[in-house]
Amino acid sequence: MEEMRVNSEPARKVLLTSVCRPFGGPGEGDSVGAELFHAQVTRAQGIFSLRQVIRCWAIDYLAENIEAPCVVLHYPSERELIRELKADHYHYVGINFVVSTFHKVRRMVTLIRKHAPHAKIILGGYGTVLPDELLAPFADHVCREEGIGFMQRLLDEDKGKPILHPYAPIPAIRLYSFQQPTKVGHLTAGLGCPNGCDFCCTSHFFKRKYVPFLKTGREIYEEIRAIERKAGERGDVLSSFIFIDEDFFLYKKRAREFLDCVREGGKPLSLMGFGSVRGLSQFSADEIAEMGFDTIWTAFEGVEAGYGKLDGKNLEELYADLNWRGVSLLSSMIVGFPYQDSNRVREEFDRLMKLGPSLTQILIYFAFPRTPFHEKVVAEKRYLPEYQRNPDLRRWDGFSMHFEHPKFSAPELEALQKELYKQDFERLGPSIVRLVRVWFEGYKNLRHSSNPLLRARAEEKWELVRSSLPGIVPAMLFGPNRKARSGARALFREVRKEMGSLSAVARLKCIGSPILAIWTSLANRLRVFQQPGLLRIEHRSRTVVKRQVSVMRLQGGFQANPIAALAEDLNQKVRDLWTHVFPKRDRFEEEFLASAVTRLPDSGDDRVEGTRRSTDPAYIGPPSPSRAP
Ligand code: B12
Ligand code: SF4
Repeated sequence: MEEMRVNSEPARKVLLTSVCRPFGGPGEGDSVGAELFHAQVTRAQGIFSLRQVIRCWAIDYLAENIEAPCVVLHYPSERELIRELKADHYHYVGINFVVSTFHKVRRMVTLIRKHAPHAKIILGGYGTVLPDELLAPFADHVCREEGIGFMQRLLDEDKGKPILHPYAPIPAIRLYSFQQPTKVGHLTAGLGCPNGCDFCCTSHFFKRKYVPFLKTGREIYEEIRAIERKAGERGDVLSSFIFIDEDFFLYKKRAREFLDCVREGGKPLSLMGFGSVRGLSQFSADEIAEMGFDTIWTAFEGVEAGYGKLDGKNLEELYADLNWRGVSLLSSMIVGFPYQDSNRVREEFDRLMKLGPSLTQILIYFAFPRTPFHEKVVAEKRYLPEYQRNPDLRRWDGFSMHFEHPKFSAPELEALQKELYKQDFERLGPSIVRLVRVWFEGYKNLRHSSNPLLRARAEEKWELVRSSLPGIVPAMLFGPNRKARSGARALFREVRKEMGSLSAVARLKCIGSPILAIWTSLANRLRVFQQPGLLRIEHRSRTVVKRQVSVMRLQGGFQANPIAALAEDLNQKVRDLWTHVFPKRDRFEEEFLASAVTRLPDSGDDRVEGTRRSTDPAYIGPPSPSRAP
């Protein structure tokens, strides 16, 4: 790998890309796609699954903050990538990837070297936790830090400028194949997390330091308003914001200042963000609702997980208080902790179900390289033989078990995880109904509040509930069981009563939604229209960009180009069939040896520190030279 050199030549052209579609090819985990809900959260909910492609914000941030002309590609096909490489003379091609998409990177690098042999290849993103031994043959530069500063150094551009925030919305959720016309804004307030949970990739990537993109609550607020203005200029309607900051509520002073600004502004916001129980416990539920949080992703992990982030308010109280104010929760649970056996997992899951999150994620306890947990299992030689010999990196996705466990075999734990996703759906019903229920509660409880901001929030929630009514109808008909169907019917009746009469359009939508649900079921079964579409953006281009590319393209299928999408789907099916009929030894096994991942890193400098309580039997303690190889 080349040392980073400084360029004297200005305006070198940069191509930044995500990994290529299609996702879900042979050997690829079905959670590894371009969506969050459908792949990891509502994956067992069939037609009720929420569909939303999330763009790769890292490359939008990089493109916005460099001076060189740049093109950004979100989810190109290989053909589209080749076309781009041939169309221009790129000096650099940067790829964002994660561990489980590294096989795609290897293929892309072959294409880049063939079609743009002079381009230097930069690898960035959390896939770079892989050791140099694996990455070096595929890269000229590897970025294992905050990427804006890295790119500015590489291109010899001005450093230390304030970070600019790109206008990088994503389409609002598509449900039963019906695409809402609104968009969801995005803002990253900072990277990394000081909590240092032993398995956490992002926390240890930044060595347990928080890297703020916005330092004060006022800056965050102003930026959200600025993004809203940009949306207005483009004629976009933003229904909400996704707000990336690992534990927003932990930084009490900043979050409080943000709250003051929202109060001053007097307009309710609609945010989805991340917050630990510890962070959330520093604020009252009213304050969290006033800040504008609609959905909070919070960790449930496991009852005895022992992470400091789980300390704080009683969970039952926290969830109930937030739900009462229309704040829904996305709870993530981990299975496969050393203390868990099947009964224990089920007990903990029962508790989670009683908390009634609107959205649930259940992942297997596993370790990314450069985390303390990874060090521990490597040192203890606990990787299963196949992962020691040649780990399949495509399965670094939270849906496969990599180590020996005292109580579970890998197939047992993976089957249990699958069962829990199914149970979540069967016990609590479709997430869309759960969400509308929380919004409706929020509306009813806040509409007479003496706090004007909360009253305004109630109004927004009511609009949301009204517009979501057709979404409940398929749940009344096709819900997973009688209880779920009657729960949906009860909610429909309550909302209907509150609404009074239904407009003709609303009636039509209520009739149309089951038909769309049937079409969705068919498309899901045939696996057509499931892939994202290419979003291509030019930055500082010398050629005149004729028209703005619609962000909705990201959702693929009918939002992009249905004929092309269908042709691609069919092509993929033929390839899959070919692989099935003429199985050959896995190319991955033949050509690529990844055992460096399950060996201890060569340098003692890479040691990392975790935060398990010292009383926890799984606590590995502070880094110690005695554990160096
Ligand atoms: C949004 C998100 C998604 C989105 C979008 C993914 C994407 N391609 O960006 C969706 C929902 C699609 C997604 C899916 C998955 N994700 Co995800 N995702 C995230 C999340 C929450 C935020 C990422 C983000 O946008 N941050 C904001 C941007 C601005 O910051 P950034 O990404 O850190 O980028 C900065 C630097 O890292 C660097 N950088 C990044 N890329 C590049 C590229 C170049 C060339 C350079 C120079 C620098 C650079 O510069 C940027 C600016 O400083 C992170 C967790 C987190 N909090 O970071 C997980 C995370 C990235 N996801 C992860 C995983 C595992 C997945 C999945 C495999 C899901 C699964 N089954 O487990 C799939 C894979 C999908 C895919 N196609 O790659 C892991 C990756 C761990 C790893 N080492 O592999 C993370 C870290 C979560 C975690 N803690 O485990 N994800
Ligand atoms: S709280 Fe733990 S898991 Fe969550 S981001 Fe921070 S270190 Fe990672």
